Amino acid sequence: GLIASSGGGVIFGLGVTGLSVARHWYRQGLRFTVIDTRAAPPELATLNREMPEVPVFAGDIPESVITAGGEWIVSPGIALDAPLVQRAIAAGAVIMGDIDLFMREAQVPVVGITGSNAKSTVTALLGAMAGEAGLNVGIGGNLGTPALDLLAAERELYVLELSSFQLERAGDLGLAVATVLNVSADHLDRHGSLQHYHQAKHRIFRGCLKAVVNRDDPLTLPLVAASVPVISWRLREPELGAFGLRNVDGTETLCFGFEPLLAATDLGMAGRHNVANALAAFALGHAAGLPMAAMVTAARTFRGLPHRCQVVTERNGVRFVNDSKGTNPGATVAALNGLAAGEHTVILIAGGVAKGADFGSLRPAVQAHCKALVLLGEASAELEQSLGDIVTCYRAGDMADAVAQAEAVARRGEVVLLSPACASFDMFEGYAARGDAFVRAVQSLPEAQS
Ligand code: UMA
Ligand code: ADP
Repeated sequence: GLIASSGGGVIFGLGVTGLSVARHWYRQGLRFTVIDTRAAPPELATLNREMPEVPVFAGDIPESVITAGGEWIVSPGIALDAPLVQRAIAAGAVIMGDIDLFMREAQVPVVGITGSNAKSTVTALLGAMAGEAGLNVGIGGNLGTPALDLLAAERELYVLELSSFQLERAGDLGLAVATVLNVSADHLDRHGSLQHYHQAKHRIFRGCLKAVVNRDDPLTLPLVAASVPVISWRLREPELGAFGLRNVDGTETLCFGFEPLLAATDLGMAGRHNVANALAAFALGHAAGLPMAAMVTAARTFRGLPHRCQVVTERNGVRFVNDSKGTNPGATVAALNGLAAGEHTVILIAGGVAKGADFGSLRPAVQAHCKALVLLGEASAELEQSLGDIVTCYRAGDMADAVAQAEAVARRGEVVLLSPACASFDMFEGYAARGDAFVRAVQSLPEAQS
């Protein structure tokens, strides 16, 4: 094959992405090497079992591999300015991501979805819409199954969630439909500035056939040729040929131009931000040619993903909500604005790894909605510094402690919300483990005296 004759490709990173790339090249009968800076990368055992003859270097990577050149597929968790990547480039390596390989192989339209928040929700809802329309749809990417593991001859459509890490190393993807849902600061520790982060996200539009834009967020507007059709949505009256909200006989209704689709209250997901997410999914589905009726059915029945503003239980009139996926300030602002029942009615559990975030952007929403903050993990001091003058802050040692302190402050009609505005890796394996810990802590609260 091509790669074998040029000295073999290199897969840098043996997590789920690296494994999916290895499987793909292995199926194609190509020769390649896998490297990882960790002594025991997570997918080592699986690789050795499925592809015993593939050479792997973990922890200790020989100079001859680093300087061999060729095609390098670098996993999203590895920064492109990592010294090892830079040395490979200097030696002539061509760097790309798993999504470039995926696009070479995909034979049917691919919808790509990025944004600071709501990627997973919109990806899953659009996938449900396509499924409702009877299509064999592959759904994954940054969410769930890595892109290359989705490839199958029977597919009729792919819906991919794409992260800024995947996009910063992608070339001209040529997606059938591409969108940036929204842009607010995240991952600044990796991208350096909001400008670089914005640039990474906008690479999604390179070579796209159609673009979907959020008219309420100018940072989502693409620089594409005038010949590329742009389908838009916004959380107010739509333009013609676009999606938005209208008052139809006194009922707030999602519409396509003047055509009513369904009432906002008939959506399966709760919260204002999810009305926006549904409109985005409609615009994407319409651009991809899905029938409106199937999309309406899916929008009614799709209940949202776990760990995103999920109501865990109600105890003594207090609602406990798990928004562990709220991993940046923008997400937490959306959760506070989307859920609050009135002024100062939310006890917010926040904190974790800040990723270079500026917590000042939380101030208006915290001031409007929060009664107290319970702080957890590395970013506690920084959060208290940014918000301590406008709201009472408590410190917690672990999740059980945080939930107990929050419950002690909460009164009937109020909400205890886990929406950390931070990544979880200082205390948990990921956002899901953090959300599960919250649910367990809520469930093991002692029975209250009524
Ligand atoms: N790592 C090393 N040395 C290596 C390779 C990796 O130290 O040689 C470290 C990285 O710094 C990172 C971790 O290992 O901390 C995992 O990196 P990876 O690239 O091997 O990760 P994968 O297992 O391949 O998972 C990646 C995405 N992970 C990241 O972007 C960090 C997964 O998104 C994604 O689901 C998967 O590919 C399939 O596409 C996770 C994520 O947190 C869920 N994404 C971020 C987000 O959503 O905010 C972008
Ligand atoms: P992503 O995959 O981009 O992280 P998710 O769909 O998993 O997105 O949602 C992550 C968090 O973002 C949710 O838990 C919620 O707090 C917040 N969120 C959801 N929809 C929106 C939106 N339209 N705008 C801003 N934040 C949102």
